Amino acid sequence: MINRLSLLFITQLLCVQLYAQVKVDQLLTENLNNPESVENTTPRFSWKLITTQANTTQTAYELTVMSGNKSLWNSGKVNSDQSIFVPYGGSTLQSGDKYSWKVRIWDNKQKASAWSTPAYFRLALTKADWKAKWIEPGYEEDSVLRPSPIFKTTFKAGKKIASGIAYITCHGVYEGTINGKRIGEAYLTPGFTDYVKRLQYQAYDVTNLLQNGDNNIELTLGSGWFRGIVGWWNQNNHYGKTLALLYQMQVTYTDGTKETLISDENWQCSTGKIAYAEIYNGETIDNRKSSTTWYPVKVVNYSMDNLVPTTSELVTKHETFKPLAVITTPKGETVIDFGQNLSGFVHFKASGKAGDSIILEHGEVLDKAGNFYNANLRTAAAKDVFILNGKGEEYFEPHFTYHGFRYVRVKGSVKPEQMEAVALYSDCPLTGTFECSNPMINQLQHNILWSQNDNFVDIPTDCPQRDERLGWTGDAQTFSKTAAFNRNVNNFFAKWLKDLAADQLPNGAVPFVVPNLMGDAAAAAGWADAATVIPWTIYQAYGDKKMLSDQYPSMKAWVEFIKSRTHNDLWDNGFQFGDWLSYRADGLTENTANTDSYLVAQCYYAYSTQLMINAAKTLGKQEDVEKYSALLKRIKEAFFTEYVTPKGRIMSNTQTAYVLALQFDLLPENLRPIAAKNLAANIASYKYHLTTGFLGTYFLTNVLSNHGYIDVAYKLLLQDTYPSWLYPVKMGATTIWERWDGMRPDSTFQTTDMNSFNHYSYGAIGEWMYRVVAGIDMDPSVPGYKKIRIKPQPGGDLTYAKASLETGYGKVGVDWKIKDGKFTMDVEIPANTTAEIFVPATDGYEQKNVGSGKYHYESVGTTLINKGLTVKENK
Ligand code: RAM
Repeated sequence: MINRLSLLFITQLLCVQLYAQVKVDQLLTENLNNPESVENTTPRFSWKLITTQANTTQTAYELTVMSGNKSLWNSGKVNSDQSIFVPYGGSTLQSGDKYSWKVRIWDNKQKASAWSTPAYFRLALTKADWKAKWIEPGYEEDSVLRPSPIFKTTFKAGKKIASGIAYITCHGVYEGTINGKRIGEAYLTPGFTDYVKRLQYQAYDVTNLLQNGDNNIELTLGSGWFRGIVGWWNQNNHYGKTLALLYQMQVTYTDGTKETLISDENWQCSTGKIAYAEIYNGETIDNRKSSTTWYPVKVVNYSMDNLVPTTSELVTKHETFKPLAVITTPKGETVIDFGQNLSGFVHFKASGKAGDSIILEHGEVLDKAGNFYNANLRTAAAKDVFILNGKGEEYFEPHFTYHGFRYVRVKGSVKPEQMEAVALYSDCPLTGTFECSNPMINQLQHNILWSQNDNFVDIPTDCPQRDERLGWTGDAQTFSKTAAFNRNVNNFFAKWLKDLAADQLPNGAVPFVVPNLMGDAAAAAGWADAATVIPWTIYQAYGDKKMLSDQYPSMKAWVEFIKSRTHNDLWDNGFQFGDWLSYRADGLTENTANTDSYLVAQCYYAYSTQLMINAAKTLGKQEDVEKYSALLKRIKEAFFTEYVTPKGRIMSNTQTAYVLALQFDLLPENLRPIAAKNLAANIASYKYHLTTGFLGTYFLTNVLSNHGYIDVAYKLLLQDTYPSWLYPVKMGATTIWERWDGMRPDSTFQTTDMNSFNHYSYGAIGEWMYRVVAGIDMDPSVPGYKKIRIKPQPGGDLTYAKASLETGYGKVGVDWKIKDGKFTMDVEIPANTTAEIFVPATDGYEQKNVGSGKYHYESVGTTLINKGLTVKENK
């Protein structure tokens, strides 16, 4: 589109501002706002410079950490522009203690800011700090329904309470109350990890829940991932058979004395209203039941060695949805359409007779006839049953389950109009927005974001609805960069990468799913590479070097594993998923990739080795840089010999083969244009449809835009017949589908077996939309958007695109428009960064190097003036 503008006159307008003092704000400790359980004993501090003043950078900072009123550490004035991940440098901090810190900065006009308002953090417990005992129900459990146990105790606060902190974890999932008030806002805690190796606990400030005198403490447990059914092979008790609680609460009185309450033999247990709860199958709540008989608890001596603090955002409630429609289906059933495929549950109020029940079943789509459909959930019943006690209005919401759904089949006497769906997902802050002139692309962006929301439930799951919901490594790696645009996923992935490293097999192989519930099933290309791809992606997006260095041994072990499987530097054996679920021209089963899976494996071997080199360079491991550089050269040669003809045709001759070879730089320079041309020709031969699967799709448009085929990339992006990104949008999708044709044009389903309508993998196009369509990119040599690159590549029939990204330094924004032959662009660059802005011009781009501020550009005129454009710049 832009080259149709026969213009060229670029104006750069910098909004002029009077000098305003810089404010330091948004203080984070280890990426979190006032965290209660910081694992890193030398916590890292980050802040943002808030100013309307253009061209602002930080030249120095002073940071002080306090314990109460006492200063523990003052950094002094440090001449540095570092404003993210500044490590604590004082004397040893005490586990369980709360600290405050504040910072002030000097800007590049040598003006000091005021001190920030203080932020807080509390250090996590050490193993030795745990005094609590594991307790299990002392009664005999109904071994079929396994109703939720309740544990209770009372705590007598003899003096005036200053503060209270509760540390909680369990075997299972828990919810708790103190004096009837909920402890925290999180769901499905302690989250999903391999509990044997890493069991997360949460720390809650419970000061406001406590009262002088008697305090009633109650915790209810569900089977969760610990002993519930997880995996399509329908197995439960993966980590144990019995639910157990660990609770420790420290109360500090106003006179400075402290008292600790622990779970021990003094607690009691019973069962209550939650008669049944399984993540896949749903929950049964019987409000007629109450805990009348209380039993002693059993104290059990489990090791505390696996306890780790929560360091990532917890799963919390988010958006709520009122029914879009209440449908009576052709079968005569009542079905609510909530308008959005989400993960979470339905909550509502109802009244009726004791014993009346309300049954909710969840599904993602209606079938061709318009009836309720849930066969694609396979064995997951996703059914919540609520039984009334008849005592007035009763409120229901499930506790220990979640469902992936848009439609709910309702049975029982309840007013469906009054029901509400609640989205439940990890509370990673929203960082990205994207919008353009094509409403279908906007719906695609919406669908990508929602598949991310729905599948980021403490771990990155493949899907939220069927009997699976596992941490599939391939899906996560391919989507990780898009995820990092939409939300801040630094801590989310840092946590999951620890899970991954913990589950890596002794030989370095990375399991298919993390937490690993699939035994030795491991080491597939594009899946196991999550070990290298995600650390590097997250490091680039956020500049978190500690995470990269923590993961380095895991990255290395993975690359070394591949190396151990190769013959003459070719990875040519073992099970591979290949380019999973790619389109097959012959219309046969789509479960088999049509790109040679060892070709794919060799490409990923090269990619992971390249990422090792990048990481080694970043961490100053020169020996490894050399070792892996030499290896990479051999990997590329082996690829070339085995898979490429001298004239640049690549074996399989598929889109994915060309895409991976070009993306991972596996071809000699002279063959790159030829391969790109072959790729473009291949796409044209499919009438501008993609044929890629999980691995090829992510890089498809990127390779095209990098190699001079931006027009082809836009044709693919804007394509709306199968297979394409917009085909599901046209079919009414509100999330990304697992298959390009999950639902066929005639509204029949491709299959029932493996047909999720909420799978983010194909949503990996999202990062290209932010980075290339809108133009928010970075100089890759400086991580975390310290050096921003703005380079939109307008195309197709788009007349505008605007996007923003909240980086560690603040908001980056781009807003471009094409109107009446004129290109305009507004750009926002946050303080303490610099940017290279590339303004589209008739003959390429005009580059501007700028500091922070708001800029306006216009490319106007009817004739090409010359390359040396007249630039107007107001300061
Ligand atoms: C399916 C999962 C996942 C994929 C694997 C290979 O079962 O849904 O998306 O990574 O297969």
